[in-house]
Amino acid sequence: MHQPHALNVDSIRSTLATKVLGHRIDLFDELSSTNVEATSLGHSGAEHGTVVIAERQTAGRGRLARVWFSPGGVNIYCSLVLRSHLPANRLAEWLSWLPLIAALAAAEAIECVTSVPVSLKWPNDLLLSGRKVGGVLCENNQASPSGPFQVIGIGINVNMKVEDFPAELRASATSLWNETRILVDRNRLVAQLLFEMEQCIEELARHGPPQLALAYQRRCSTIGQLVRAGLADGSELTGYAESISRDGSLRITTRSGTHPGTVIEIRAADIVHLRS
Ligand code: BT5
Repeated sequence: MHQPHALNVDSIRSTLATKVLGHRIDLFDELSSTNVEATSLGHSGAEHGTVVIAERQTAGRGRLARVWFSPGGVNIYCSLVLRSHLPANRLAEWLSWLPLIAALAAAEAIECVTSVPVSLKWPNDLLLSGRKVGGVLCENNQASPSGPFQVIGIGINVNMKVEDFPAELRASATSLWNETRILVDRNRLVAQLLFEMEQCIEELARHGPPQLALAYQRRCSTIGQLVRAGLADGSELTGYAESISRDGSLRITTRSGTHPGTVIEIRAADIVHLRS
């Protein structure tokens, strides 16, 4: 029988081991987008660590106004409100690493709960067997009257069947159920996700990115690959992904363009892993 348990705040709390994240958890049957709700809460002063979860989203968002397919009762759609008290000179580092460490934390949570190995496609796609099992959308609200805050949105395909994806996603997307045939307890996975997020956020705030960068790079299947990068200005380049820079950029040795062999660092792009 394929009947996942419903999400439930008491069940999440029964295994929640965080200090701050999740002190407030707002759970909804349906939202347009948990990021929209978390942003609205942030503007009205919600504290650091507030969590918004929905059973389904009617307008789930990806990056660059793309759509996140969000059917009800089977997956995780979760957003966190974060307020950092870092000095201004560390803000850029904080903002550039948040999406990467959110993906890292989600991968570690999935692996802890299911024992399946999750890899990361730079910057923040979660991959299982080379297909996308989750994604992260970070939004910065620097100029809010309630004070600056960030929203981290995480979507994980948990118990949905692959045939329930729209046709255009069936070849590129997967779910934990699809890979393991085990129904995952989403309440337990949410609790683990919040725990891993808190660990990563504390590490970033206290010690900066070095250790997290190592952990991220170990998990990142983009490194060492021939990739095609679609850049914000609509241009594309092909090259070998070498490493992650100190600021979280992807360092690529180009193979295409006017100067092949040049090392460049890209801060934002859509990456496709090509076979070399
Ligand atoms: C992402 O964007 O991967 C970020 C996804 C973040 C979703 C969470 S859910 C909770 C929170 N609330 C929100 O409204 N959003 C966040 P991007 O890298 O732009 O990838 C989007 C692309 O992934 C789409 O254009 C599709 O090709 C594909 N896609 C859409 N839904 C998918 C799904 N459920 N599983 C796998 N791939 C999907």
